[in-house]
Amino acid sequence: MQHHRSCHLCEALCGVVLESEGERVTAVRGDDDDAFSRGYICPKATSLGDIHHDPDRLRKPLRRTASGGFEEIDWETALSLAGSRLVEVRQRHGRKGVAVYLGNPTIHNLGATLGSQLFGIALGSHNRYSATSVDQLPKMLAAYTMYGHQLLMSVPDVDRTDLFVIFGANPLVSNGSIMSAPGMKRRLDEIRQRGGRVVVFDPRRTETARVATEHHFVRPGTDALVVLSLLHVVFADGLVRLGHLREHVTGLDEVRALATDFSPERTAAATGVSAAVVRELARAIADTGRAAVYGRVGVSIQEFGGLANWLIEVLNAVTGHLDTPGGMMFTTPAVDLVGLGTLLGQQGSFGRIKSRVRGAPGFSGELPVSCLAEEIETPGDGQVRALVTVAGNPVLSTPNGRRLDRALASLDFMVSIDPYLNETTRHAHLILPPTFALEREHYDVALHAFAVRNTARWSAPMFERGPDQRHDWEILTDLAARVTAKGDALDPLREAAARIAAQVVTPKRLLDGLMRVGPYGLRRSLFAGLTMKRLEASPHGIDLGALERRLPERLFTRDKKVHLAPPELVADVPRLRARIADYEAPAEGELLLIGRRALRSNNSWGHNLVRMVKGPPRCTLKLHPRDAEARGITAGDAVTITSRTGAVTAPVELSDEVMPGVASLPHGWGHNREGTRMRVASAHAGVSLNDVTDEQSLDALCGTANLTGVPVRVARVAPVTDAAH
Ligand SMILES: Nc1nc2c(c(=O)[nH]1)N[C@H]1C(S)=C(S)[C@@H](COP(=O)(O)OP(=O)(O)OC[C@H]3O[C@@H](n4cnc5c(=O)[nH]c(N)nc54)[C@H](O)[C@@H]3O)O[C@H]1N2
Ligand SMILES: Nc1nc2c(c(=O)[nH]1)N[C@H]1C(S)=C(S)[C@@H](COP(=O)(O)OP(=O)(O)OC[C@H]3O[C@@H](n4cnc5c(=O)[nH]c(N)nc54)[C@H](O)[C@@H]3O)O[C@H]1N2
Ligand code: SF4
Ligand SMILES: [Mo]
Repeated sequence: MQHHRSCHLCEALCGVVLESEGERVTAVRGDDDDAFSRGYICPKATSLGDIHHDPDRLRKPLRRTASGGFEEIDWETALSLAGSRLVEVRQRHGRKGVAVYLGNPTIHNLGATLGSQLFGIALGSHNRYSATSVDQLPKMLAAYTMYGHQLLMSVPDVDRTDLFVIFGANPLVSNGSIMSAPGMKRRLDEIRQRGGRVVVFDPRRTETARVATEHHFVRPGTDALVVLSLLHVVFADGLVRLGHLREHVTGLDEVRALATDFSPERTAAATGVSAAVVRELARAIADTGRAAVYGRVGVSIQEFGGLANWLIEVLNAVTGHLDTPGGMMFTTPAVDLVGLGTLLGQQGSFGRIKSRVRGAPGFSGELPVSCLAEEIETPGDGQVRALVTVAGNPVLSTPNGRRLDRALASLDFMVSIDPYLNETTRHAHLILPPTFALEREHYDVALHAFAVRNTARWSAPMFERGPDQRHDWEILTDLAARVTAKGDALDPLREAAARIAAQVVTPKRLLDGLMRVGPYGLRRSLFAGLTMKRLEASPHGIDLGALERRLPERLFTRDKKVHLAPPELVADVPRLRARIADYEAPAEGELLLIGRRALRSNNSWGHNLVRMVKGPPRCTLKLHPRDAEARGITAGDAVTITSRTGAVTAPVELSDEVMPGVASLPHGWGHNREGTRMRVASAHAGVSLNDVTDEQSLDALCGTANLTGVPVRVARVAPVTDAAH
């Protein structure tokens, strides 16, 4: 049998063709006819079949036994236990007593996206956490404060740009983020072929940097200074060009005043980027008709992620590259995620909530996940006593994982909706495993909204699910009904909503409705409008065209203007200025630790598949030869990496691809914890980068974890022992 679908494993939205015999996937290849990906896939696509077959993937609910093991139980028993235990903890400890953590795969899963929203409302918890605060939060903050909606995030129009400036992203390996664009190598090659430039700022000469026209090392955490200096030159040299946004911005003079202090000569020693490079690039950005400045994870999970993400938007705006072809643009997706977000009350908020123990800033009703461990450990009113995790593995993915590991073990009750018994879910009293992607329908409601072309693609289930299996949305809506708060005036309403949600409003029907009222729906054409039926009849997806101008109409700010100088962000600049001296004089003997993604990885959960882990160990520390020599370290040595929070041991690779003074270790490893059921991953354990990252180190403005440029000491293990592999 042949089956067409869209791969959901990363943001690239590749069309794949899967062959099957009976229940087995026998081949996976790129769909040459896919409207968007035209045959491109990455090595991860094969894991669609591997995960489906993985004998370690859970198919029935597991309950922790008195002896600490797990036993299979039936769904009714499991759901009823989950519901009653959550209600019990909430009754005893109040709404704050139950916390929720949503992980990354939620975004790639329509049912989980919708179901977790409903469950969150039903639970009424004030303790909400997600992978957002170890990822794109600063970009959402920029969108919220500048454009009035946290989901109105700009996307680089890569296929039409002539100058693509990349800060802290490695799309050749990650396949792009908040930039869904299958086949990045071809797209970057095409920029060069049309005489354009690709400029990469990264503390490591990455795979992307190697195919770019230029690469510049930048000291981790200092991008905001580089961008301020670019702005300085744009203002000082009279290069401001607002184009069609001229009448639609506020705050231009404030930004101009801010940049005055940050000449490229002033910031060079701190950032490691020379003034000449900044001056030339600022002029090139201003003089190139079609240019896009883009930043991703490297400029988000850092001390000044809020500032960096904001300033990048400002730089695009003042050089005429915001909302213009070839620049940073806004999408027109078939299902309007931004509109849907408004409907669900998700337009955003900032400065409204603070964490109980540390007073760290929340964002859009969510607290920084860096605070979760202390919120569990610290007694008092509002202490977290129960936790629900949905598609997340925070023990490996969030800073100071060891502390969180210990904290999870102390909870009164924990339930995880997850297909694996892994480093996080091993602490759960109950694991509720959902169907895997091939057993369910799929539409990337979030990622189509961040794609470099407007496209739509529906995937039908490839296999019937087993009689005992439940979809994420079914588990979540069922739990929502069970925990619906009792005893207030809204009771009947909530219960009705939960029942309707579970029985009538399937994700597919909801999508159909949203598509019909969307921009390509019946409004555009009564007869040819986009509907689920049309989408189902288009197995290779539908191309809806290049990105189009959306401003000022699309803005959600009350005055319908782009706010170039949001007061909260402006107020954070002095904190950056005060750090310049520290960056200029790094502590003796210290190295700055950064992460590294690999083509055959998927955050923490791609390592249980032989095809993904075979070959030489990948969880290695990359070190500049100069830094190795200074420490008496040679290639292949095992070294101990020590930070404020702990130490891990890994083998060393020497490479001048890392900036002197910087070391790089990938995240998502460390599968040697007791009591997991991931046999392949355990045999290729590696160590967890997040055992040495620091939960106390945040972007103080917005609470995003500072996971890059972690100060560490690196020393040879003597005598050389077998490292974690
Ligand atoms: N040091 C450092 N840390 C990082 C990063 C970094 O660059 N450096 N990157 C950060 C980023 S960008 C992210 S997004 C986070 C990710 O953080 P998390 O989302 O917490 O971690 P993942 O490793 O993606 O774990 C995903 C979990 O979802 C489960 N899962 C997979 N598919 C499904 C599904 O369909 N339904 C359900 N219910 N569960 C499913 C998997 O089994 C796994 O347990 O990590 C962050 N952590
Ligand atoms: N194969 C694979 N693909 C993935 C994932 C995966 O785990 N594996 N994860 C997915 C997820 S959840 C996400 S969010 C995306 C992320 O997509 P990207 O952001 O493209 O991914 P990264 O490879 O983490 O790129 C971040 C880059 O920032 C650099 N960097 C670190 N610190 C700094 C800094 O201070 N300044 C600058 N300028 N650069 C810095 C790092 O060296 C790295 O090259 O990838 C997705 N795709
Ligand atoms: S690039 Fe992403 S979407 Fe495309 S095949 Fe690889 S994992 Fe799947
Ligand atoms: Mo992410």
